[in-house]
Amino acid sequence: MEKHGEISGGQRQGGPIRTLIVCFFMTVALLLKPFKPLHRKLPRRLRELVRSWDSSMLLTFIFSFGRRFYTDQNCTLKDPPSFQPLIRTKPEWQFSEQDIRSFYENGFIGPITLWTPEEMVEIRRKVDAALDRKSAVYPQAKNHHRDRYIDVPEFWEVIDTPQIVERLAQLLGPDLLVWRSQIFNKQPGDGEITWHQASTYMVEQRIKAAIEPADLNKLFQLTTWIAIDDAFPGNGCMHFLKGTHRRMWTVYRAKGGGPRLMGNPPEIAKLIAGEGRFMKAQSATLEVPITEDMVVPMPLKSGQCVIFAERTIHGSPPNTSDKRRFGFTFRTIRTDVQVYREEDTHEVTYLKESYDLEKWGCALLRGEDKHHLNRMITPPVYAEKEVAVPASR
Ligand SMILES: O=C(O)CCC(=O)C(=O)O
Ligand SMILES: [Fe+2]
Repeated sequence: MEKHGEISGGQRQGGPIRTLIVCFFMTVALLLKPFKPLHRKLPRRLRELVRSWDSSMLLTFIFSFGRRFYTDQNCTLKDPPSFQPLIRTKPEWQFSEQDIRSFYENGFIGPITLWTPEEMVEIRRKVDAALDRKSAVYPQAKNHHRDRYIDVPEFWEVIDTPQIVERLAQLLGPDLLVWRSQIFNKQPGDGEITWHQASTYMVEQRIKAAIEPADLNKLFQLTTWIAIDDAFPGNGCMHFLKGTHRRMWTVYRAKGGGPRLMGNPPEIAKLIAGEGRFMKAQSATLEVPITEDMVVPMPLKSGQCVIFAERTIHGSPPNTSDKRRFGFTFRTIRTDVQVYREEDTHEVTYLKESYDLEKWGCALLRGEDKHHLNRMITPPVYAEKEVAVPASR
């Protein structure tokens, strides 16, 4: 299973000399911040640092000499002026004002039933058959589970269903793009995905955000996590720390490394399947005070989903059962969000992988793209349908 949202290690590699150099550049970036007209002329990495890192992120890093840092862009999520759904839809898909309010309180909403167990038999057969197909999006990559909405119609078909899309639109607005998908196929014996949060995926390149919204402090992105198999605590279902989505929490890297709990008292660890292994992130601690009432396991039946803001701290314990836990997630943004600005390849430092973006693009999921900020792809279709296109076109 692909590593995801990795927060460990990384930010402070290579000993004190390297940290000193990084702190020097951070200080330069901090001093340059007020001089906007100069920014265009800076070397690329420094320019992106000035742009993506706000003063509190830079100061936190500098004053802790790289021990404390933000893995992603800081923000303060504001409530919308009203909790009314942003579109009206069929009664069976319509969220109430109370649903939306609870989403803003917790950072997630679910379980939501999309398909019946009978319908899932066929859907699971189709996506299972597509699982090991070689990626046409990133043929060179080690892992073929990223962004298969671009080349596998079976996955696009799962995404492009009104019972999901109409719900996303009630929270994000009518015009929507998909920019990322991921298969999380957790086999028996596979490990945990430690607590993490993200906002603009700055963690992937460390310096530059992967996605740039019009306003960081508003809701601009949602992740939909779809259970292809039943997901339960024993096979590592998703867990959330409710209410943690309004800001980014700092990460602290202890001197000398070594495993640490991610800010969780052992009595909390016991609540979660995996008996605390779930909490470990090598030497890094996500500095969030956790109380028992914050931990929300999200068991899902096959065919159900949960929709969440990636800023809500989430993770999943190891699969200690004999049942596979196949989850498929995709990330939806408003059309005023720019993805991979000025990038031809996208580096993900914690995966030690660079993705050639030649075949990558956003797919229009709903409405209209009035902003034209992103490279677009036409969603994949089945071969038979391609043949059926009339010759006159
Ligand atoms: O599938 C999991 O356990 C983790 C998924 C996740 O972190 C995500 O979709 O952002
Ligand atoms: Fe995640």
